Amino acid sequence: VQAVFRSNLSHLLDLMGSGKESLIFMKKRTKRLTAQWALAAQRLAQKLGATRRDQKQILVHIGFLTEESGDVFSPRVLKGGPLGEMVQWADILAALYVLGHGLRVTVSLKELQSNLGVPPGRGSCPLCRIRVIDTFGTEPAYNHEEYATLHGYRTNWGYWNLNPKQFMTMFPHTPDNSFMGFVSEELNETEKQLIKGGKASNMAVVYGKEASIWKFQGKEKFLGILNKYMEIHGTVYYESQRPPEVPAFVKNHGLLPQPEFQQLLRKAKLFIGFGFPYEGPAPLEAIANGCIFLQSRFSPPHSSLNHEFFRGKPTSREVFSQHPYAENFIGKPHVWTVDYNNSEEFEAAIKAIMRTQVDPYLPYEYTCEGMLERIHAYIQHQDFCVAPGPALPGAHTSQSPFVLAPNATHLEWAQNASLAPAAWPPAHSLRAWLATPGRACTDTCLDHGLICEPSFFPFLNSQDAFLKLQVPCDSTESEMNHLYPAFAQPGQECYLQKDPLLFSCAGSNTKYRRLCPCRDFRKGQVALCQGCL
Ligand code: U2F
Repeated sequence: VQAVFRSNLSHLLDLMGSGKESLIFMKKRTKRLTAQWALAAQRLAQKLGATRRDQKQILVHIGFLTEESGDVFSPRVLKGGPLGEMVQWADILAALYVLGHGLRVTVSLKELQSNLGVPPGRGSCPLCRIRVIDTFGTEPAYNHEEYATLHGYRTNWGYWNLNPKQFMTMFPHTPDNSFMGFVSEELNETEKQLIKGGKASNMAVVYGKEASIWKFQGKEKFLGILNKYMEIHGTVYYESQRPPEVPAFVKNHGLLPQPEFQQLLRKAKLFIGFGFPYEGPAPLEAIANGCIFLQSRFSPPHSSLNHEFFRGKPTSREVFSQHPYAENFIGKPHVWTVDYNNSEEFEAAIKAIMRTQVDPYLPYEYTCEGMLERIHAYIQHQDFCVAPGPALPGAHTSQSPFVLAPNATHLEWAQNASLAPAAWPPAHSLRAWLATPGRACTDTCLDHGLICEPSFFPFLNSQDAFLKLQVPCDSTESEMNHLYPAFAQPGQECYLQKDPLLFSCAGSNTKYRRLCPCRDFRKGQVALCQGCL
């Protein structure tokens, strides 16, 4: 059956159930964004033309909101607790529904079981058909149960032995996983002009709706400096009186309903972060509403090794600022990342920001059309129930699939190589690089303006690949190590990956030069390569 785009979301609202504060928040959001989703569907339909889209039957189990999981989120919705997760789940449901798929939604274990008939992983729902919404990501070393147990990567989460691409994240921070994302409210040209004209150049909004966020080190100093130049607004939840953490000179509006929060951002010039929460939706919304986002650089970076918030999360990713996506994918003039330990740098940034004109900006991947396009591509092309394509057409034959680039450490997949029909992303977008010692594949690819693509690892996991890269292997061994394939310089030894489940873009060790599979990406849609739709 072909999927047909939908523009009326009222049936989805019924599917979402009711009662919990979290569901109420999500439904209001979906309702408010209906027109935006419908317009995006129209545009995508036009772009895809006659492309075939199969209708899927999708069961969405909102695990974090179930009583069985403790549901710590719902009671805090109106009290300044996290909303990012609800934003994302609402948008995932909307996207799937607008794309025309058959949806069932469950918010309790009982409903889940009665829908499945059997426990997940069995019968009608083998594990390869599952997708996991995973805000901060799961790196392969933590996902592989045996490896995680043997090498100290066991955490509170992870070790599910899924294909790492089955985990879907909130930001495109971990290329080993799939980037799911969410959307931000969009403005048309007239609204953009109106907002630009109506900005109060001295109005700042602080990022943080819970009083505890206002307890950071050096608060008096920073707020003092900021207060010299700007009128400071907050949206901090309170019960009956002003929270003691929020100084008297701050104009606190209390926690605002989402549309009112957007209105506040439209007037403000600056949205300022004080280090927490990490990687939320609010900075994207602020930038989309024409604010400049000012945030602190983390030096040393925060990670599961040194910060309580990340401890126990199945990732070693180092976070170099409060919002790495804003820093790396958006940047100046919209995003300023400065060292908050340096008051002069902080003060200079505020002064410069007040003089800087910016247009409202929303990266394409966070628009409704961008999210629909990405999820459409995943649904149409990702299939984790087929064994990952191991040796590629020609990988061990004389018809080599590689072309040697002028630079000897870079390989290109021949455009005309005979390709496995199911290969996605298409193998011709592969660009292989040999990393410098101690460099991860995530960074190596970025260094070359590319993104690491773990599904291409099988193409590189052969003696032939080393040969083509002109790596002088004295010997070759095959072992389980998430850094392999790699070359160890002392000893000139080449190592191949024994277990495809361990292919990992993340990870580095100064002992190794890793063999990295990179690919190109579309501007504003990093999840998709140029020929990926
Ligand atoms: C992130 O969760 P948060 O909920 O703390 O993320 P925020 O960026 O603060 O904002 C989430 C939404 O809250 C809305 C705003 C955002 O879409 O429009 N909001 C509001 O409705 N009223 C207000 O007064 C202020 C904001 C992240 F998303 C989670 O994944 C993490 O778990 C969490 C911790 O790092 O941070």
